[in-house]
Amino acid sequence: MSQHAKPRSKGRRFFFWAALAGLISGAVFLAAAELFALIFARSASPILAIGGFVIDIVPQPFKEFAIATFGEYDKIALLAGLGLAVVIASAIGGILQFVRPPLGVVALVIAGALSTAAIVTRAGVTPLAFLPPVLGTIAGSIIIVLLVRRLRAWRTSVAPVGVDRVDDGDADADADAPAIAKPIGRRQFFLLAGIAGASAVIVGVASRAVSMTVASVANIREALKLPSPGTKVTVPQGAELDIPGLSTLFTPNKDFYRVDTALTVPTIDPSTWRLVIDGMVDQRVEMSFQDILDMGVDEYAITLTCVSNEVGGELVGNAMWLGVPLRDVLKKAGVKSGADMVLSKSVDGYTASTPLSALTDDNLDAILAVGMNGEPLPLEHGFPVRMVVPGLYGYVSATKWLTELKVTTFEKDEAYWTPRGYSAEAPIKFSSRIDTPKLGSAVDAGKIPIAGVAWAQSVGIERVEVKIDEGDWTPATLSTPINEDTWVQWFLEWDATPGTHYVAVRAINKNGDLQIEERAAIAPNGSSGWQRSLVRVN
Ligand SMILES: Nc1nc2c(c(=O)[nH]1)N[C@H]1C(S)=C(S)[C@@H](COP(=O)(O)O)O[C@H]1N2
Ligand SMILES: [Mo]
Repeated sequence: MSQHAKPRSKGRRFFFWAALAGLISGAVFLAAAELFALIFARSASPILAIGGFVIDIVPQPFKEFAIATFGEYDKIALLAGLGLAVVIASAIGGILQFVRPPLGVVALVIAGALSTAAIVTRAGVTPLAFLPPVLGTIAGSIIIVLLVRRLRAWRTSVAPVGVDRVDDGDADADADAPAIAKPIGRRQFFLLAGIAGASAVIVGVASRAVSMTVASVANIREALKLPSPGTKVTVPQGAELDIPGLSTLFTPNKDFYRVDTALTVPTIDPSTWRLVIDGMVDQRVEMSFQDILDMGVDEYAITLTCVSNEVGGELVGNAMWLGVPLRDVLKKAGVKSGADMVLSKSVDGYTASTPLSALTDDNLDAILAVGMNGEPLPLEHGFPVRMVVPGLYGYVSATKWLTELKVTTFEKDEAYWTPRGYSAEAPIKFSSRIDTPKLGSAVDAGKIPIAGVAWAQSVGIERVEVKIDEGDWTPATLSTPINEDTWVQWFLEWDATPGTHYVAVRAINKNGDLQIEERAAIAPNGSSGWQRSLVRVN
């Protein structure tokens, strides 16, 4: 072994730098994990997961001792203790990697595996929760390998010829490190150490800060109690059919489709939220969240549809919204003549262009929504305030995380999607969908229901017709509609015979129009066509 053949003072110095390399790698591991946790799984912070794990396994007397000693600072004391443990462990990891590569990497991988285990065994984890600690381990390992390789090159270059040319498992570094008394690798070591260390601190602190903001807004939302609706929607008898595989009348929030351009979900504290109404108005108006609530909120049942919904697709959902009419909000500012559009803006920069007439029409329930299916809007669905306009696709009407309504004209202003290949105005093309039997599925012969949903927001569905193979179009039985703005469920009893069958569906709206048969792509203003489904009967 060469180590003790070297001058001792120099060896000590390198151990110090090796410990620093370990520390930086540990910081990179944690910072990368925090960053990826923001992207993939908010609950996947290694430090917090291990902290939670420690809290869970620590015996009760010890917990009581901790609380007695640190009082309400017990959690902070725990985190500080964990932090100290991480500092010591990663310093040792760096020294291990320096003395016996790849032992430092092995130590990091073990730490990564432990934190992954702590994360994925916690309650309520998401499927991707393993990714942040795994990616963090990879990032930390790369940094420790690179740093220690440079450190070893540096040591080799300053060691007397022959002294340190012994097998130390890092042939790479030794091969390109000439044994001369000029410190090679030193600059590279400090350069990488500086960059990696600084990035880790910046990324780690920023990621943690963002996830803490998210957590606090999530808590505020959780604690928020919305006022009861002045007017409730009456859901009539027979509005909901009980057929397995059929969409429920109201789509639960957790299953509600989500479409937006937001990379991370905006988190807005309702107490600082403001809505500005400006543009072609008599007076610019600013409203707080409380101002909206003070207008008096009512219930509205409205089915939302995305322009990207393919024939038979899932980008449509029905909710009971709680909110206020947009026409009353606009009245506060007073709309000037000549305006024909409202450009709604989101805090994330997204904009939508809605025809003014759709928002001021007394017979149309265009609303600012604060509640969805009995709770405050979920963060992903626009908390604290969004728009919902019956009869228009979401991209031209349903702005989430709303912050401004600019009264303007189609000529003057353009929305986010308009220069990107979608129409400036886009009423929903009414449509029908087969929910059961599932496309391409196999069912047993006998009497089974064919069932699904159909929507024609702001007009209403008159009839749904089903065609089996080359048979006639047969009217399906409809559920009792709640109103014209919500979808209806439909079903037809079918005596299924063995073989392969085609099932097709089409709707007729209350104006007597037939659903468009011709297939159209989703761009520029929504898909059309009759859904035709293949069913195998055994
Ligand atoms: N801020 C913002 N609001 C938005 C969007 C967006 O990208 N950003 N997408 C719109 C589109 S295309 C649709 S279909 C609806 C979807 O609303 P949901 O995600 O609550 O289902 O939101 C609309 N509101
Ligand atoms: Mo959409």
